Amino acid sequence: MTVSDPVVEDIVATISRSATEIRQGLIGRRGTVDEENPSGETQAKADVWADELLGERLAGIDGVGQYASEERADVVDCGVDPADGDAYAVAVDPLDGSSNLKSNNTMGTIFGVYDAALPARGETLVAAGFVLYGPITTMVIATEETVAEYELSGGERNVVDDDVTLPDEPVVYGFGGRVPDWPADFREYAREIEDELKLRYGGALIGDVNQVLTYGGTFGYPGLESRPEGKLRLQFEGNPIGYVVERAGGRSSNGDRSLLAVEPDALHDRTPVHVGNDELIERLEAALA
Ligand code: FDP
Repeated sequence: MTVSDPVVEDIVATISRSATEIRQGLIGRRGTVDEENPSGETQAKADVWADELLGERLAGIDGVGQYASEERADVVDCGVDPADGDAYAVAVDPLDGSSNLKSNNTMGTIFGVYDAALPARGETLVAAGFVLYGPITTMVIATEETVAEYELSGGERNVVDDDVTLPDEPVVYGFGGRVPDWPADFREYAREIEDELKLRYGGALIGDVNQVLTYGGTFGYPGLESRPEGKLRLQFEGNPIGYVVERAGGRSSNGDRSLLAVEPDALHDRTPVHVGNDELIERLEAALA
């Protein structure tokens, strides 16, 4: 199953082909480098390597006007300005959840294809998705037409579900941050959810969001007392994940409105992130109002 827009298909095919290589390339790259990413976090060798690999390939696609990554300070201009309407901007988190490298747990690669120059609102996304490096490598691709899940193997992308939809009955939840650092209103809401759903928190956004897509429920990384803007990045994480979950029939929120409606100030802006079943996000927004 291919995506109807040829440039978007080229982008997702490039990411899906690179994913098997990225997975293999993690071996021997679990250590850190002496650098920090633009958000001040320690970079793993694998973060830097995956960013270089994806950057080179995605920036080389005809119809990609900008490449941006969580691992680089600035947008890479690829010749055509997405603001002119003839090219897309691709934003990537090359290795999401890379602190899980040390403990050998789930990680992902996240991407968003924006029909606007970066930083941009999520409403300008035309496609978004992620690769999940779990026991098997899977990829979820959301477009205006559909949300589909694929298994990736040896450069091949085979569809396993051509209509990924959030189950109606929520089952799982996962909330990031330390409980004493949660604002009182979020803590109260979380206490209710803990009584209703099962905890699933693995420390990598992609793994945790895929639990929600599979079983129904909610994932949240709230604004904290010590960091009201939250931890996750709007362009590279919040928007693409919000787009996938909304296209799959759920909702996203920064605590106040859809993540896709948030106006960015800068490329590396952080935001509280909440995604999941409609009813849960509605309750969250009511609790934080
Ligand atoms: P990581 O720091 O390992 O890159 O992108 C940030 C992220 O992982 C998300 O994947 C994950 O959801 C979150 O941070 C985990 O944060 P905590 O360690 O605070 O739980």
